[in-house]
Amino acid sequence: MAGEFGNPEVVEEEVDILIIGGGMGACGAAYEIGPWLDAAKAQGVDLKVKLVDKAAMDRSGAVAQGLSAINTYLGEQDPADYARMVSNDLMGITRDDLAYDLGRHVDDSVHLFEEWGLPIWKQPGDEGKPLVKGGKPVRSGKWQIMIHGESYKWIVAEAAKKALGTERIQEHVFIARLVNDKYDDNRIAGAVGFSVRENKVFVYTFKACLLVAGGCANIFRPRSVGEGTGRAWYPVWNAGSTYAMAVEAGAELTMMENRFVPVRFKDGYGPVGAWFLLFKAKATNAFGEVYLETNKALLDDFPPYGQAKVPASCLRAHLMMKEMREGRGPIYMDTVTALGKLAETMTPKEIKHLEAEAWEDFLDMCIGQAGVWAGENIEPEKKNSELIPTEPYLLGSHSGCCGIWTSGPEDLGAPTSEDHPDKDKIPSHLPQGWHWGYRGMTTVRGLFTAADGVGASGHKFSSGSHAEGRIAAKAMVKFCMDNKDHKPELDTPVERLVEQIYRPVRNYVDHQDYTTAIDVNPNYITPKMLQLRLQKIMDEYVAGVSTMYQTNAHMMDVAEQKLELLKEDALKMRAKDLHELLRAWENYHRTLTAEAHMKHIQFREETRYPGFYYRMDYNFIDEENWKCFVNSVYDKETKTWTCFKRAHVDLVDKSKLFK
Ligand code: SFD
Ligand code: AMP
Repeated sequence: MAGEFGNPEVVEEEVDILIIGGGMGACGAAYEIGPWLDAAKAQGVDLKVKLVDKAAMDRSGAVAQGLSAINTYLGEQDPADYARMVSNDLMGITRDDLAYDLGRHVDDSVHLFEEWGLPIWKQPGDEGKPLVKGGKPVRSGKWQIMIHGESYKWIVAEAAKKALGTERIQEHVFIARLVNDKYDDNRIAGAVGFSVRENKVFVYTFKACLLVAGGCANIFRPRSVGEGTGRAWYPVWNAGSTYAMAVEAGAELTMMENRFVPVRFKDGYGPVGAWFLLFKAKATNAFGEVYLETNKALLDDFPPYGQAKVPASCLRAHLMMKEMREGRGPIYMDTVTALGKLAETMTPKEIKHLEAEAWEDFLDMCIGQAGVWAGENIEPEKKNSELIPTEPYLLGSHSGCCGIWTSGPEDLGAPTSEDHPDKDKIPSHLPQGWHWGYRGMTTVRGLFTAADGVGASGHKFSSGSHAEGRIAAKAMVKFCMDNKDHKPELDTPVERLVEQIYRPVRNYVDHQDYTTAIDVNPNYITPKMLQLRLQKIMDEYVAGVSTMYQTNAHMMDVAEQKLELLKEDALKMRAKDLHELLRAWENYHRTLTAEAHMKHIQFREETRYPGFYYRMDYNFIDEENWKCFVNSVYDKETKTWTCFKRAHVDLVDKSKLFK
């Protein structure tokens, strides 16, 4: 029997492993974990696993709408080259151990997707021939392959559900916070969440947990407000839960200053990759000038990265922004010339097919953009479309690298302790601290992450996120086996946890009769109001679109004060129903994530990502002092952040990247 609103039923459950999230990382873990559980069972240990997703796995997470490309598939290529590309696009500061490890595993996930029914485009003559049988994919770029991917998430989720078993999966449960161990505050012991459908609070205890709740959208005021609220690029339901919950559990974060400002088709956020890479389209200013060529000299301002054979995503955006700042907008994707050129050697039937592909690119993954084209009478072969740099997003799996500091692979890492059993077998070329026992584990014992959660290694995309979830699943089982006698105990009494989780409901129930207008009440603030306030602060002071991505130390001082007050008021968020309870907690997570982002930008006294953000008081790249990771930890008792540097080392030679 479910409880009542304001007085929820409490369900306590003990498992060994909890997977939080049902996206690409979680589906990878759910698929992979079975055989390792069987192996554990064969040794007499029966591990219990549960997966909880706040939504329905078939359409949850970033791949909900589908995708039209798999952006990471290596094929014949060398994982070291992949690690090089990742480093280049993220301005030199990534973990080569993580990228290399991902690169050598990712293709297996793509092969599985195809086996499960995902249609992957093949080159003429190879139609119907699977990748594993030598079928040659249609590559949009060096690393990307094209798919008919409207049902991508459905296919991947189905396999995950089948492998794990639906009895081990609980949908529509939002995890709000993690709980540390009573006897070890650097160990994880549980998680608390609530049903978004029934008046129930769930309290899980476990030995290990995979926190894969995606990245973070909607902390900056979006370009589309009232008239288009809800439109965004990364999914609005990625609310920073991964980062915020890890932070409160004491995990070390890395590179939270990094953000992604994608260049997208204006108003619909349609993807540009296929246009640039597959259709070979060029972007121009209002006068038809190709700014990547006319502004090329600006790249010299950012050595050595400006000299890369392929300039990083942020530098490409930087060249575009000069045009916008100096009044030569709008910026266009020249679809007319691109399609015209491709059509020169085609039959009318082939041209129709090409145009259909252009539409499918949007229909597969961003239907809203197809809506903009239809609504504005845009035929891409006849009329060019506007491009725009969007509001910033925080993520660790796409073209960004913020996230949690995680343990790297054992065979690429140096043992961190003298008594490590494999000390002599492992090449010790990695800096101390990049590997501490279990791949994918954070600095908190038992707390693992993958995909958007793992920092300092972007460009994993959907396939890499799945692969990384699989890697973490294996490591979690090992961790549980090594700790099989450990009995987790929560550091906070269950009643206290329930009180915290349902505080927004109490705020509402206790004060609702004070006023007649439900949204106007001195005792509470609606989640929506709080979110708008957060977005305004971040936009105006922390380098959002309204300042053309510019900030400085003074602006961030103001942001800091305002965020402090916002955090106080966040405790007064109301929830008039379960949907608002979800919104309240999402905003709580967003606020903490936004604060981490701001603190890191404040700490890094340079502009590492021109085009993504500018610290106008340090508007240059400072290789000598800042070619390092910026990491941080948060003390949830004192509510203070400590940011610090960690040394960066290139494990893969990067000289090949430059002209
Ligand atoms: O065009 C809780 N991505 C692309 N990847 C590609 O391979 N090709 C592309 O074409 C890609 N492009 C793209 C992409 C994403 C989006 C939104 C667009 C376009 C418009 C990137 C991938 O999708 C991305 O890398 C992975 O999906 C990341 O995986 P993961 O597991 O880190 O996140 P998720 O899939 O969003 O899943 C998150 C899950 O967590 C749940 N959740 N559950 C319980 N409690 C909480 N508190 C929770 N908070 C969240 C969610 O419901 C979800 O299940 S393109 O731009 O290049
Ligand atoms: P997008 O649609 O912008 O997310 O891009 C999809 C993929 O193509 C990602 O791997 C991008 O890094 C890559 N990409 C997009 N545009 C370019 C470009 N102009 N040059 C090189 N790579 C690009």
